[in-house]
Order: sequence, then C-alpha cells, then structure tokens
Amino acid sequence: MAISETALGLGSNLGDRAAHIYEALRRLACHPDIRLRTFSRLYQTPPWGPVPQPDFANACALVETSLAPLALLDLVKGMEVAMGRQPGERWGPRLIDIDILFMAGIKFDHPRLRLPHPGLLDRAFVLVPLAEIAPDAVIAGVSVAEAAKRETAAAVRLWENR
Ligand code: PH2
Ligand code: MG
Ligand code: MG
Repeated sequence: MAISETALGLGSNLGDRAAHIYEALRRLACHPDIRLRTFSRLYQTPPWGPVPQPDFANACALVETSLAPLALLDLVKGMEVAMGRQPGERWGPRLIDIDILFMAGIKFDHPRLRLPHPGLLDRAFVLVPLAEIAPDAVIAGVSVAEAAKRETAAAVRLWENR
C-alpha cells in the first residue's frame, strides 16, 4: 500500500494524563511501521458526551504509514492495551485513547472504522489541536482551520502542568 499521511487523535483522562499522551507519542515514534511527522501541543478539554468524568488531556499527531486502515487500527488498539487500558463503558474514562481521524485520500466504511472520523467536525477537543498541525486538511468540504474557528466558545485550553 502507498504511504498515507494520517492524522491521529490522542486522549487520556485517568492517572497522569499528560504522561500517557507523551508515552503514546513515544511508542508511535518508535514503531517501525509509523513515521511520526509532528504533533500538537496538549490541551485540557471538558468531557464531551453523556458520561460525567474528569477533564481530558488531548493532542493530535500527523504520521505516515503504509499500513492499511484496519492494520493501523489494530496497531493503535494494541498500543492502548499495552499501555494498560482496561475495557470500559462507551464514551467513559480511559487511560489512553488513540483514534484514527483521517488518512489522506482514503474514504473507508467498515463496522470497526469509518474514515474520515464521522465526529471530527463537531468535536473541539479534536479540531483545536488538529488545526495546529493540519489546518488545510479538508473534511466533508470544510477545512480543519475553518471548523476549529467555530469552536472558540468551547472550553478547550492549553495544558498547564500543576
Ligand atoms: N473521548 C471520548 C469521549 N469524550 N471528551 C474529551 N474532551 N476528549 C476525549 O478524547 C473524549 C471525550 C471517547 O473517546
Ligand atoms: Mg475517542
Ligand atoms: Mg478510541
């Protein structure tokens, strides 16, 4: 398979949230099938969705890979488990979450994975970090930068170490 520029979203809201994001980036950087190109700053974001839970640390990364979508999905899911992620409720708290946001030029529709990620355009916790590293990517006719601009009211702010 050709090399695809791929965007990943990373999130954590259990334990040392920032450390978990950095550990996931380190593992991606070391993986032979992944080339880590760049990553955003960390953000502290209120929980999105129906489950009350602690704030998340979120970031996004751009990688290159020649893996096919489901092979990449298996790889990132394996990384989550290797880092200690336990099965939990849908939308619930997680030690580390690594989501594939898009793979350039690929539309993919499978019960396990849809690309581009169908929720990408309405989640500030994804759009704001993604706009730092891929402002010109176009998803469903809208650039990431434009979509992120609409999210200024959301309480997404840069991570502060305390
Ligand atoms: N992930 C979820 C559910 N809600 N909220 C924020 N702020 N950040 C996340 O990464 C997140 C979420 C399920 O993956
Ligand atoms: Mg997720
Ligand atoms: Mg996930």
